[in-house]
Amino acid sequence: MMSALELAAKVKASAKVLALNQSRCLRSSVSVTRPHPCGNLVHGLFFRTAATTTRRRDAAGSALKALSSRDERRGQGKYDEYEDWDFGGGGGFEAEEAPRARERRSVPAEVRCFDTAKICAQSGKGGDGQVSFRREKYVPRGGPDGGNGGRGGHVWVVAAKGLNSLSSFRNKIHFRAKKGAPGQGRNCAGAAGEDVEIQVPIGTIIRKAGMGPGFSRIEGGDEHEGGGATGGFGYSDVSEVETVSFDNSEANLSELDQLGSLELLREGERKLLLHGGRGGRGNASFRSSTNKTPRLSESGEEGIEEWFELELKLVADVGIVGAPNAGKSTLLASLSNAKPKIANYPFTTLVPNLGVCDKLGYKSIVFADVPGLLEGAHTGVGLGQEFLRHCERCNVLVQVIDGDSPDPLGDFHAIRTELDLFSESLAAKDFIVAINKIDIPGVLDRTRDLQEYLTENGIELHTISAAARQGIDPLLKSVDSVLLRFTKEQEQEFGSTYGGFVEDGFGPPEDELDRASEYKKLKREADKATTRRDFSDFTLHFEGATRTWLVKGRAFESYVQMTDWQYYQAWQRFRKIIKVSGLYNALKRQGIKHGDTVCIGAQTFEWNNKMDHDLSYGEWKDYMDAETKKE
Ligand SMILES: Nc1nc2c(ncn2[C@@H]2O[C@H](COP(=O)(O)OP(=O)(O)OP(=O)(O)O)[C@@H](O)[C@H]2O)c(=O)[nH]1
Ligand SMILES: [Mg+2]
Repeated sequence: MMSALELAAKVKASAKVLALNQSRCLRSSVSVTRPHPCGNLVHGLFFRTAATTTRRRDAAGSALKALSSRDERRGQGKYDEYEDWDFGGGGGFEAEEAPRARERRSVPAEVRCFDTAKICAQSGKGGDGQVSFRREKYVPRGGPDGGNGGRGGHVWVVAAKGLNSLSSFRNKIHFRAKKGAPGQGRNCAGAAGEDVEIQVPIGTIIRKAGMGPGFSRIEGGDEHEGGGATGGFGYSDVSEVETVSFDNSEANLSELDQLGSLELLREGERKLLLHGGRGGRGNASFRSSTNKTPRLSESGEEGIEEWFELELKLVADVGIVGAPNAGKSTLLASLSNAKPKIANYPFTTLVPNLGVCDKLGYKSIVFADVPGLLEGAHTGVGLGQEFLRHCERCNVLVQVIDGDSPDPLGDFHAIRTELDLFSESLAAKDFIVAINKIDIPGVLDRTRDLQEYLTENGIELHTISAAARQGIDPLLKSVDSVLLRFTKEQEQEFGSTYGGFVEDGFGPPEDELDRASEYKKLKREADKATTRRDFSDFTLHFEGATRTWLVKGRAFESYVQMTDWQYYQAWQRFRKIIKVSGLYNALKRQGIKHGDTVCIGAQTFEWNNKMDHDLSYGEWKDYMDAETKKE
């Protein structure tokens, strides 16, 4: 059998899909060791679990490694803590990442954790369904009354006001929603598990770990691969042989799966991160005209555990940039209600500060004071350019120049160069220059060459003293008019509510009522999505060497996990679903033989031609007893 490491080395040869495949291999190797949910019993009649013989275990193992099941689509980042493992075989992934990680470690934790975080979220498992029959005096044959289990708790992310950093995730990184309660007799359904809410600052972007910025879903890719960024597995010996009704429709995909990331831009905005597991159905739900006494129930669906990367890009209207000690924080304090730390040494501000300015009366403007930039910041000098990304969402920049600096013109050019090097969009933003500290005698004279240069080039200029609050109002008015111009331009280009923002900078006014009904709607949608199933949506893969068939499809995988195999009727139902969904015919068409292995999710079965013959309860029971003895 190919070991996990050999497998990984093989994958690494494909540099393009390196990062994804690496975690996929690790995930696969783990999924094989997962405990067998139903022991080695039950399907033995037409399907028998393959784990009883070494050959079969190996076959199932290698196929699972190649194409691991449910964890693969759900746990993209689950094993990313192993990202430092070196499997050899070249590839630039570690080579690029390692020095960066080392660099980050030398930066103070406050700075490192300000705008990036990694968290692990887990949705709740659904409650188990119950098998129960009504037993009451004078009510003969009371019928089935086993209730359904409650759904597991969902995981939500909510943009909370008052938070402006991700540093709270230094202390708490695990978020787990509660399990659904099991169903009870007398048709009592179990309670739904409690949801969990992760509070994040406005402007946070959430991605599945390992996806990296810019990840997006490739049309026609395999949705089970966490968005289909690869479109192939990179294995030569496992081939996809048949796809049945696999339409890649986006209807069943969450926003995160569709877009690759979630973005929270408005206060109170809420988005679903993970669905809770479905509650298992009790036997009352299986009652039908042909089966009045169903003796089967479902186990609750497992919750999803996944790692996510959080990135914060502050949402502000105006970014204040400049060299260290230029007076940026002092300007923020004089413009807004913020109280940033101000001191006469460079890099007083280590992380960006936000401030809301209400001075205009008719609207408020949000300012962001970004840590100082030095010449060569793009090469990591000073605090580097990391924090400039917070200006990407700003509409206007105010560039503060220290009038008392030995070379104000040089400072101006140095900052412009850093902005240019950071991104084109930042360099193209409207900006106003504010020459600060004019209260110091001689500053106006010493900055004459800079003033001339700016005037010649038509750049808007203000001379201010942030400490003495001199020239602040004219500066604010200019900022307002540039913002207004910007909004008008955007309105012409994109319509009235560009990017969700309107004139007040905070988006459309929303009262509590709207928010509550929006939340209810989202919750209803989330609950509905957890009950959707389409068995005719699966893909078949075949590994010739071990004669192993791998069935991939959400409905099948969760069905196999939720089935309580101790019931004869559960086995009968499975048999029916295989036929109705088209899986039986697809396997036959592809030439499945007696004794072949079939993997669905974490389960392995042995194909037995007896499946054409419907077994009685007695035969099934005898077989079960024999299997139990073997164990
Ligand atoms: N005389 C005078 N001093 C000022 C003025 N504005 C700021 N300062 C002083 O300049 C020093 C630096 O001010 P900060 O506001 O901390 O400067 P900064 O640009 O935020 O600096 P970093 O956060 O380190 O990048 C402080 O000692 C302020 O008191 C001003 O208008 N006049
Ligand atoms: Mg500062």
